[in-house]
Amino acid sequence: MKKRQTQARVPRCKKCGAPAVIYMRQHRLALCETHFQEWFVNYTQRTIEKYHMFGPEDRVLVAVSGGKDSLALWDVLTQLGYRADGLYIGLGIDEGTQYSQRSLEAVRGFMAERPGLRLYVVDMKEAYGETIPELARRVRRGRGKPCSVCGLSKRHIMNELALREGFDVLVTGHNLDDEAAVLFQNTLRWQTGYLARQSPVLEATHPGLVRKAKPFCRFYEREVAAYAIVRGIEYQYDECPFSVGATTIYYKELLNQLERHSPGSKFQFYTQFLKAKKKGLITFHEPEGEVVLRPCRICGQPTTAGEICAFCRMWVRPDMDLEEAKRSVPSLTFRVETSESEEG
Ligand code: Q46
Ligand code: ZN
Ligand code: ZN
Repeated sequence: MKKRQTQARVPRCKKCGAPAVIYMRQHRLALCETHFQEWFVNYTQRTIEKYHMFGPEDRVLVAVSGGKDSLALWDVLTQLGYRADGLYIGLGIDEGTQYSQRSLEAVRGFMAERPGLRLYVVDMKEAYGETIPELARRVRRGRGKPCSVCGLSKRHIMNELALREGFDVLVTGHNLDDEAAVLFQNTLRWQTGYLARQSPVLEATHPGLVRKAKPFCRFYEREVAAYAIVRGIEYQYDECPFSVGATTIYYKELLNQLERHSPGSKFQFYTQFLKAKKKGLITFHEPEGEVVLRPCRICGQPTTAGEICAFCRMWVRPDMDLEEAKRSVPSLTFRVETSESEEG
């Protein structure tokens, strides 16, 4: 009697009846290893099409950190036949864990098994003379944590490199858990500007901005992790040491509690928000009318922060004239590595 009950509970793949490796309640779908991989790749393509992210002719730049999300994304886009190159930014975060070095090793390990991939590498120390923690200490931004300097630098570098190298779109591995946590945070504070902009695809609203997309935004984190594992991707398991105590982690925990109590709620929360916005049932605006973007007088990237963007300001002193300021801001340098060779 007992035995029969146990057997009945083993989920079976909906396609072939083999033992399932995953059950996705929000889709009422259990799949075996083979069919889960197939489904995951097809569902990514459906998300790309649903939100008009990019087409087969577009050049795609994948921001890779060495973590499961970005490497799984690069893997899927390559399988789907997209022209997708990687961009890795060496932040120089060590803190006794060699976090950055091990992240780059994970990216290189991934590439070694996939010939023909191309990776742009920007090393903060080489390009700008300082690692992220050093830069954050010097400019004293972010109350002891380098995250604000890090986020600002990554956004700036990704945008500049994508435009300079002629990419049509920059993609990131943000998943549903990331997006739901950000949505939750923004809703709690009614951050109308952020709510207006939160979207799976961000159009280039200015010639100095690259289009951005998040093809994994409808996957739970556990689904991406399961995909990375069944594909044998050896990713960097550790989080950045500075992520400890981040508010988004706290919101993720809250949403996980909610999810345990009411499965599928994260998916509903995020996708219904997008649907309601699309239908015009809810609308959000920037608090003070339209945001005015002007090109930074040093790097040319659009900024709302006045004459000089927040990134360039990290190298500029108030007593400098424009010419001196221009000379003080280091310019972006990078190297290219390909799967066939150790160093590019
Ligand atoms: S912002 Fe902060 Fe992250 Fe940069 S310093 Fe680490 S935790 S990597 S997404
Ligand atoms: Zn199956
Ligand atoms: Zn600038």
